[in-house]
Amino acid sequence: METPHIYVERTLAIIKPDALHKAEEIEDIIQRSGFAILQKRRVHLTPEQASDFYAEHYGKLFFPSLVAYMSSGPIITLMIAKDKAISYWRELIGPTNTIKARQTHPECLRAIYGTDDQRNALHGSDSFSSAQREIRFFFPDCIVEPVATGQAAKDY
Ligand code: RTP
Ligand code: MG
Repeated sequence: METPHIYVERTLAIIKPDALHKAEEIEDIIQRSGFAILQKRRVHLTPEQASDFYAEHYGKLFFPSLVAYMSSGPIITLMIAKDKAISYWRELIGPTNTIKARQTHPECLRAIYGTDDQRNALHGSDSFSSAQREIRFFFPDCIVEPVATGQAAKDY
């Protein structure tokens, strides 16, 4: 008899440069929230790599400062897994803007660890296709099965 495969949804989390000094604490929260950390890498992106990662925002007003921020220091990239990982991780990190997050979702991780309206401590893939692309970007040797268990990520 063939061994059955159990697929668990995976997503990409990034601890951004402004939160790197809190990485251990954040990884602890990730695990206590029920995620398994399957892969982890510490990298310092070049501006070219940061532009490539955030290519969907090319041309927007904030793009140059986003690239400068994401290449300003080391980051930690994590492939994490859990049922409905994509939407659950987005919910846990909260709204994009740290300042607004502190007003509306004070318990979310960006409200706690973020710095300002751009430096928001954490990244999370926003859809299954983004998760596939972003996991491949940092972990090219990992096979990402085309199975999603959750719904679309929450939009704030
Ligand atoms: P992320 O991709 O990093 O998880 O963030 P997100 O989906 O919540 O937000 P997104 O719209 O994808 O923006 C990517 C990152 O760009 C910076 N940003 N700055 N100043 C601004 O108006 C602005 N808007 C976005 C943030 O660092 C955001 O996480
Ligand atoms: Mg995004």
